[in-house]
Amino acid sequence: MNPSPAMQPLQRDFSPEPAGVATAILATMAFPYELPVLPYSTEALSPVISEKTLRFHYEKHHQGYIDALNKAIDDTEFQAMSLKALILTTAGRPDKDVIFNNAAQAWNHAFYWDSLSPRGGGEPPAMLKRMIEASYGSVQACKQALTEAAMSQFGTGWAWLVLDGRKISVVRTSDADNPLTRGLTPLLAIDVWEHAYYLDYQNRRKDYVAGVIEDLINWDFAAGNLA
Ligand code: MN3
Repeated sequence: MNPSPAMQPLQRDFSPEPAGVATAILATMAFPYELPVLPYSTEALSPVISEKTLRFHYEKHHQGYIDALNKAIDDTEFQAMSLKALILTTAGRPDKDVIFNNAAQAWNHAFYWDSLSPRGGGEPPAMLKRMIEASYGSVQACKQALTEAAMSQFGTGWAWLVLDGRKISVVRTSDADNPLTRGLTPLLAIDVWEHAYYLDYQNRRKDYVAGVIEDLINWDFAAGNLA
C-alpha cells in the first residue's frame, strides 16, 4: 500500500550527493532496494581482502541486509522514505530495530565498498590532508587513531573517519549503528565485524585493519564526502 501524497513522510534529505559509486546508487533507490554494484571486481582487493571474503561479504551479507530491509518495510509507511531518512527516523527506536539495523547495514556496506579501492592507500588529497593535519597533527597520527578505533571496538561494529563541524574525527559504532545518527558526516568506514576478515585472518583483526589502512583506504572518496 502506498501512502497518499498528503500522508507521505519526508522523502528527501537535503544533504549533498554521495561521493562513491555504491553509496550514490543506493541513495537514488527506493523500495524495493537492490544490491548496488561494487565499484571494482570481486578479486580487486586481493590479497588484503580475498575474493572469497569479498564475495561472501557482498553477495551473502550485504544482500541479506537488503533483502531483510525490503521485507521489514514492505507495506509500511517507511517504503516512501529515502534510505538515509529511514535510518534517521528509526534510530533509537527499539520497536523499529529490525528496520534500523537492516537499513543502516544496507547503507554502511555500500559506504564501506566505496571506502576501499585497489588503488587505495597513500596520501590523502591536499585539502583533506590539511584538515587531517589540523585535527591530528599528521596523517600518520590519524591513521593510528583509526587503527585504535577499529581495534578497540568490542564485538561487532565499525570504525569511521568523520567530519564533525569542520573538524576531522575518528569514531567507532556498535553493530549496525553509524555516524549519521549522531549528526556527523561519514568520510570513510572500516567494517570490523568478523565476517569482514575472518576467512582471511581468523582472529587477527589487526592485520586486516593494517592492510586496509595501508593499501586499500580510498582517500579520494573521503575527500569527496567533505562537501
Ligand atoms: Mn559487513
